This record gives sequence, structure tokens and C-alpha cells, in this order.
Amino acid sequence: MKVKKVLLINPWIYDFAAYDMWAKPVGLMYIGSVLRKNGLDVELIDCMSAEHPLMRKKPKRKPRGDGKFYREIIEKPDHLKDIRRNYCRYGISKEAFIHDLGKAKRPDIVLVTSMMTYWYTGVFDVIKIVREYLGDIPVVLGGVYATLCYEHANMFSGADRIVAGEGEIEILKLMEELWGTTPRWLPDMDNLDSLPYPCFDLLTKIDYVCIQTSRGCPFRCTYCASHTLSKTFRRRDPIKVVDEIEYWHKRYGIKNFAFYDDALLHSPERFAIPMFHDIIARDMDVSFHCPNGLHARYIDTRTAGLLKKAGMEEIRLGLETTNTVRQKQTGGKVTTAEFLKAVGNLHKAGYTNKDIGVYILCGLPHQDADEVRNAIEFVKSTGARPMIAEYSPIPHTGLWKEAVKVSRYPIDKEPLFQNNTLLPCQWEGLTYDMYQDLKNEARGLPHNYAKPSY
Ligand code: B12
Repeated sequence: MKVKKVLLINPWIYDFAAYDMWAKPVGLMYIGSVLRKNGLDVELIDCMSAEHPLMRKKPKRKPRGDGKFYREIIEKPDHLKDIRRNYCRYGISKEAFIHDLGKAKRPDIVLVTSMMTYWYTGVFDVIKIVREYLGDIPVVLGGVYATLCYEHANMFSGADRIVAGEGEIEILKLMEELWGTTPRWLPDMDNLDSLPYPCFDLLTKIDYVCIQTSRGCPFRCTYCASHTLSKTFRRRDPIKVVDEIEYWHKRYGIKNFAFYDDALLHSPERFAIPMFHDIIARDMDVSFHCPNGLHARYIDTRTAGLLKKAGMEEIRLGLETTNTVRQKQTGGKVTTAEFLKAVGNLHKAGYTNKDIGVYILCGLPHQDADEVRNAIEFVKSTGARPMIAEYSPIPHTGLWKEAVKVSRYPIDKEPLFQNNTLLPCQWEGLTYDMYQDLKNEARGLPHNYAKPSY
């Protein structure tokens, strides 16, 4: 039988702002590598590539691997017409995408991924163009949006099939259903080390590699959807993770790695400590990044020292709030005392104030400006850098019902309103204007600094 061809597509981001903070479609790339292992011919179009021969002005990239995307201002969707900010297509142009579609081998199936729920319009545009240019080829949509807004995706995306949750097994089942082909190899999803490495080699350029050492999370924070995206918490063997890091480093010269885990440091004895020890022992010239934030509770003197020695360049901690009631209500992930200790340990390990960024959630239902301000002031008093993380209400989370109740937008009807830039749960106690002040306070800038009207 002829080898089946699969085309993977990482769609555009349509948003008010986007920055490549080590953002790669890791899930889609795992699926690609599983399909390759099954003998399929896999190609990738990465709409978020920062290098394309048809694109003129190259976006600015940093030596650490992060940087800007290509960007083009586009018309706002009707629902966002009143927001007085530019709305953009981030990634390659439509023409470049169509060019890549024409260049790819004619696929037997197209697999599209999705990330933030409020980025779905970029996903839909990709599917529309695929339909236009490739006709009746089956299009399958998976990923974060597809999982969290399954019904919406089913009704409106234009894909033939929506896959919710982890897709490695599902996609093989689907192909069996479509083509009657029995998979020659199946991963064991309870043993993440059975998965091949994600197919980063299909990217035009590998600036950095994202590493996932686990799936799921042992915590159940009420603002987070991790437990819906991955039902159970599973981890890889720490030494096998270092094997993967060494593979990308030696074979492709990769120096920058971003951890994508939701609970990288949980039970450090079992995972992070042996992993960082082994990274140090292998003496590679590599740096690590944790844009998703680390868990302060587990940063004792030993872990802090290992993070520094292993090459974790900057630290991001999730404090979220210093309000003790809310800390408990949202899941009891960390206390202020634990956070304080962690910052002390990081300082002792050699991290400077500017190396330690601390995420503070802003715009939770019923949260007022004073609560956010207290957290900012507290973080500043430790020397670390407060970083405002605007709350995005997410379906299937503990806070969802309350968010739907308090939001001025119909967030349950229209995922575009889940965009954190809108501050969807703003109210008179924390207006958009107050939020701008808080953002400036966090950065140590005067209140009216670069304050856009809204
Ligand atoms: C890494 C990460 C990021 C990265 C960027 C990732 C990227 N590629 O863009 C960074 C750190 C930059 C980031 C930023 C933010 N993030 Co984030 N992030 C994540 C995280 C931790 C992991 C995502 C991931 O790659 N997982 C690994 C892979 C393996 O999983 P996957 O992509 O889901 O793929 C699997 C399945 O979905 C499926 N699948 C995927 N594609 C396809 C395709 C097909 C065809 C099929 C069949 C299956 C399939 O199979 C895959 C393998 O099993 C998730 C939480 C989570 N646990 O998923 C949050 C998450 C996606 N982020 C979230 C949020 C809130 C944010 C921020 C708004 C935080 C903030 N307040 O600042 C910002 C937003 C940035 C912006 N500009 O708007 C929310 C989602 C919000 C939403 N409304 O959608 C999540 C769910 C976390 C949460 N709080 O619940 N994030």
C-alpha cells in the first residue's frame, strides 16, 4: 500500500499582542513523531515560523531563542470592534502559507493544532484555506482550544473531526477508522518515555527546544485547565529527559531549552534533583528557561543551587496573590511564607533581583485592585520583579462558573472574550484603568506612562 502523507499545521495567532516566549506546538510535534514511527510521511507548515523566504523584514530574535514574530495588522473580529487596539495576524503572511501549501506533497490528511481558546480565528482561517486549496481532504483539529471548547470547535471550525485531550492514540485510531490500517506501533501513554522525541527537525530552523518532562499536574488550581487537558499526572524518567536534552544539543547544536511542565519541581527528590544533577554531570553548554513558572514551595537551598548550576537562566515563580484566603480558595499551591523562603534561597544561589520574575494574577473574579497592589508591593519588598499575568477565564476550571457570572462579556458563548487582554472579569473594584496603573506600578513606572485608552 502507498505510504500515507500527513500534513501538520501550526496555525496563526490572531491577537492584540503576541511574543515568542519559547512557544512551539509541542503537542502537534509529538503527534507527528508518533505518525512517523508508524511509517507515515509527515510534513509541517509552521505559520508561526520567524523565518520564511517570502517574508521581507525578519522579526527581531534574541540569542536565548525568544523574540518577535512576523506581524500584520488585520481587521478586528466583530466582537472585538470596540477595543481600541490594533489586532494582528502573528506569523507568516497568507501568501506565504498558500505558497507552502502548494509546495507540500498532496496530503491524505491534514492535522491542525490549536492553543489559546481565544486564538481560534487563526485556526479557522487556516482550515478555510486548506479547504479552498486542497479540497475534500480530511481535516482533523486538536489541541487546547479543541479540548476546552469542543462544542464550539465542532460547530464552527470547519474541521471534519475534533479530537479532545491527548491525541497520540486517538489519531492512530482515527487513521485505522479512515483507512483500515492497523497501527504498527502504539505508544504507552502511561509511560511517557515510550514516546519518540517531538519532530522539531521538521521546523525550518530550530532556535530552541521545548521539553516536556511530565503531563498533567498533581494540583487543582481553580484558574487552571491542566487537569482537563491531561487527566492524570505522569512523569518521565529524569535521566531519559537529560538524554533528550543531550540529543538536541549534540545533534542540532541547540543551546536553549524551555520546560513546558505544569509541576516541574513537584517532589524534587524523585525528579528535579536527579535531573539537574545529571545535566550538570554531562557538562553541556546549555541554558534553560521556565516561561510557565516554577513552584516556589519546592525551592529549598539545594534545588535553588541546582537550578543555578544547571543553567536555569531566569526564574519565573507563580505567586498569583498574597491574599491568604484566595491562596487557599484557588488551590493552596503556595503560601507567602514559602514564597519568601524560595526567593531567599534563590538569592543565596546567586540569582539577582532582575533574574527572578514573579507572576501575579490580575483580574480574577471579585479581585480588587488593592489585592493586586499588595502582591506587587510584597514582591518588590523581596527584591524580585513582579510580573502581572492577566487572568484568562477557562472553561472546565473551578472558577469558570463564577467568571461567567461576573464577566461583562458572554465568555461562555464566545471564546474571543476569554482573551486575557480584555481583562474579562473587570469590575468597579478593578477597572481596566486601574489595571493599567497596576501594570505600571509593577514595572516601576509612573501611573500614566504609555496608558492606552480602552
Ligand atoms: C507552554 C504553555 C504556554 C507557553 C506558550 C505555548 C505556545 N505554544 O504558545 C507560554 C508560557 C508562552 C504560555 C503563555 C500563556 N498561557 Co499558556 N500554557 C502552556 C501549557 C503549560 C502547555 C501547553 C503545551 O504545549 N502542552 C504540551 C502538549 C503536549 O500538549 P498540547 O499542546 O495540549 O497537545 C496535546 C493535545 O492537545 C493534542 N493535540 C494538540 N494538537 C493536536 C492536533 C491534532 C490534529 C490532534 C489529533 C491532537 C492534538 O495532542 C497533544 C499531545 O497529547 C498550557 C497548560 C497545559 N497543561 O497544556 C498552558 C495554557 C495553554 N496557557 C494558558 C494561559 C492562560 C496562558 C497565558 C494567558 C498566561 C498569562 N496570564 O499570561 C499566556 C498567554 C499568552 C498570550 N500571548 O496570549 C491556559 C489556556 C488559556 C486559554 N484561554 O486558552 C493554559 C491551558 C494553562 C491554564 N492556566 O489552564 N503558555
